[in-house]
Amino acid sequence: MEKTFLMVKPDGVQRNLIGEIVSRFEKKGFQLVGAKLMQIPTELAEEHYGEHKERPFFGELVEFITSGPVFAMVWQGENVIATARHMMGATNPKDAAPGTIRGEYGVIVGKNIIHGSDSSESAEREIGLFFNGEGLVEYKRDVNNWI
Ligand code: ABT
Ligand code: MG
Repeated sequence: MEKTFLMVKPDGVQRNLIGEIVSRFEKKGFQLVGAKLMQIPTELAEEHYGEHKERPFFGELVEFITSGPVFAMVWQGENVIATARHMMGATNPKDAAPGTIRGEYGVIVGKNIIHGSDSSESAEREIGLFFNGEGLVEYKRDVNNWI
């Protein structure tokens, strides 16, 4: 079953949005298979955002993502990678459609509430980085028969 890595960023945690965000993915029908509240070490942040190393905002991005606890999660379900990105909305909250997470709660691109893997390669890489094969739980859920 397809898996993705989602993370409530420090701004989302400080604004008490963990429950709201978890609730949206639960109600959609996806299955939570791993979660932890953690403070990201600088080295992990730099590796996670490695693709942006040469961008002018890289320093600020690493500083922001390590500035407070994040809620890291792995979610499972059919097409969960693309669907979660739709549910999150555009990267810049000013362009994110109403009804999406960033469209409802975000204001600026540098504090856009949530991260989600953008491809199956990223999902595999990010789940490996943050969970390292540990802490994931596979369990049967009766509701799966109805989705
Ligand atoms: P992430 O889920 O954080 O990876 O965001 P997303 O994949 O939607 O967008 P990308 B392009 O990966 O942005 C990564 C983070 O960089 C911030 N950013 C991006 C800026 O601050 N300025 C910019 O001009 C751009 C393009 C937004 C993302 N994170 N935060 N917070
Ligand atoms: Mg990204």
